[in-house]
Amino acid sequence: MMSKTTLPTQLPDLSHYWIPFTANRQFKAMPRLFKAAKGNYYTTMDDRQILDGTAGLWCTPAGHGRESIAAAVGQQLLTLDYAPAFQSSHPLAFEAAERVAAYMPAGLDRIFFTNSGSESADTALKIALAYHRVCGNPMRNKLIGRERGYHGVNFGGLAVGGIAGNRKVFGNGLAGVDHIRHPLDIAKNAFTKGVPADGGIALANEFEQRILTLHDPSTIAALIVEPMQGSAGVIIPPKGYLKRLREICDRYGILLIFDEVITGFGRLGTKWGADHFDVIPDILTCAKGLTNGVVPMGAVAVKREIYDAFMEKSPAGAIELPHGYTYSAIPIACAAAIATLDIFAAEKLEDRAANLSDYFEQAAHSLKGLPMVKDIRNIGLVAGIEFEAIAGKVGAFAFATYLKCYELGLHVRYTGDIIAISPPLTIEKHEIDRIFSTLNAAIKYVANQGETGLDASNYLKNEQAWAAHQQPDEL
Ligand code: PXG
Repeated sequence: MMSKTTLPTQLPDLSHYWIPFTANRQFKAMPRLFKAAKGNYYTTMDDRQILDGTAGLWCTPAGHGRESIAAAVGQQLLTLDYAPAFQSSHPLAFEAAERVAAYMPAGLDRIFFTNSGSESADTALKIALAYHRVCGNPMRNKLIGRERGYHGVNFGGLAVGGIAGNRKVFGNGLAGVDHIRHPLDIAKNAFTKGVPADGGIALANEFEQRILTLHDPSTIAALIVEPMQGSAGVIIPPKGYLKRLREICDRYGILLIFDEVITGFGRLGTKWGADHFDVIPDILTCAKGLTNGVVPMGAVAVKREIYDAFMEKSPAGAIELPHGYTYSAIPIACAAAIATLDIFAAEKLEDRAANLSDYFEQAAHSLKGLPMVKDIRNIGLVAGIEFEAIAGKVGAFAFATYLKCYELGLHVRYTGDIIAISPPLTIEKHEIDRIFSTLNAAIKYVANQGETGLDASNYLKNEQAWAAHQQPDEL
C-alpha cells in the first residue's frame, strides 16, 4: 500500500471526468473521494477512515488491499501483459476457467470470460439465442426478464432489465422481450427476516399463466433473473419461487439464466444464490467478486450440454460462437481471479458470511420502529432498509441518510427510497454493530431535521468547502 505521505492531499480538477450513474453537478459541489483502502475501510481525501458498508459496489468480498492479489497481478503484468484473445490464448486463461468451473454449481463447467457484469448478461443472452438456433429452433428468440431486474447497462441487459429510470431515455431497446412481475410484497411481508414464507409458487406460476400464454412457450429462448434482486433494492424471492421457475423452464425447454453478479462469491452465505436456493440454472453470470473487484472481469458459466451442442452441431471449422472481447481473459484478470479464489478457499469466506448472518440480521432489524422505516429485508450479508416515500421527493430521504452516514464515517448505498448494506465478508461483529448504530443515528438525524434534513447541501460542509476553495470558477 502507498505510504500516507505519497497520497494526494489536494482535490484534483473535477471538471473533465463524467462520473457514471451520478448526479455530476451535485457531486462536484460536494465531492466524495477515496484515496486509499485497506481491509474494511476507505481513507478519504481529508484522511478520515470510512467503514465500507457496501464492499465497494458489492465487489470486494475479501476486503481491500489484498496483497496476494496485488502480487499476482503485478507479477503477471511483467510476465505476460497481453496475449491476443481471439485465435490464440495463454495458459492462465485455461487455469482460470478450470478454477472458476470448480467453484460453480455442479454441471456449469464451461466458462466464457467477459469484462463486466453487463457484458456477462449480454453474452448469456446471446448464447441462449445462438444455442436454440444451433439446435435447430430459431423460432425460440424471445427473452424474458423481470420488473426491477438489473442486468447491467448494455442494450441486451437493459432490455431484459426492469428499472424504468435506467431504460426511459435510451429508445426502444430490443424487440421480442417481455417481463414477469418482481416478487416484492411489502404489504404482506414487511420486516420479514430472511426469505418470505408464502406466495412464491403463485407468483412463479404467473410466468406460465401470463407470459407463456401470451407468447407461446415455443418462442421463448430464456428467462433471466437475479436470485436476489440487488440494485433495485434487495428483493428476496419467497420460498419455492425460484424452484418453481426452474420447473416451468424445464417443462417448456426454456433456458434459465441466473445473473449472480451480486449474489455470487459468498454474499448470501453460500458460493452462489443457486446454492442458497438449491436451484441450478442453465447459464450463470458473474463479475465483481470474481477478482475481488480489482481488475474488470466477468464470466458466463454454461452447462456442459450447451457448450457441447455448439461443438457438435456447428459446421466443421466454423467459429461456433461469433462473440468475444479484446480483453476476454486478459492475463491480469485471470491472475486476479485465481488469487481471489485462493483467498476464498483459504478463508472460507462463504462460511464466514453464513456464520455472521444471524448476527447481521438481528442488527439490521434493530432499525425497526425508527421514523420513516417502512421495511427491512435481509439475506446472508445483505440488508435493505426501505423508507416511506415522500411525495415529489423520491430518494431524498435515503440520499440524505447516505450523506449523513458518510459524515459519520460509514459508506452505504442508496437506490430510490432504499438503503442497501453489503459489507465485505471480512467484516467483524463490532463493525456490524457500527454499521447499524451509525445508520440508526443518521436516520434519526435526517428525520428530526424535517425539510432541512432533506436538503443535500446541508451535508458534508468540509467537502463542499474544499470544492469551493479549489474550483471557484466551476461552481
Ligand atoms: N447484473 C447484476 C445483477 C448487477 O448487479 C450488473 C449485472 C452489471 O455489472 P457491471 O459490472 O457492468 O456494472 C450488475 C451491477 C448497486 C450497484 O449499488 C449494483 C451494480 C452496479 C453498481 C451499483 O446496487 N450491479
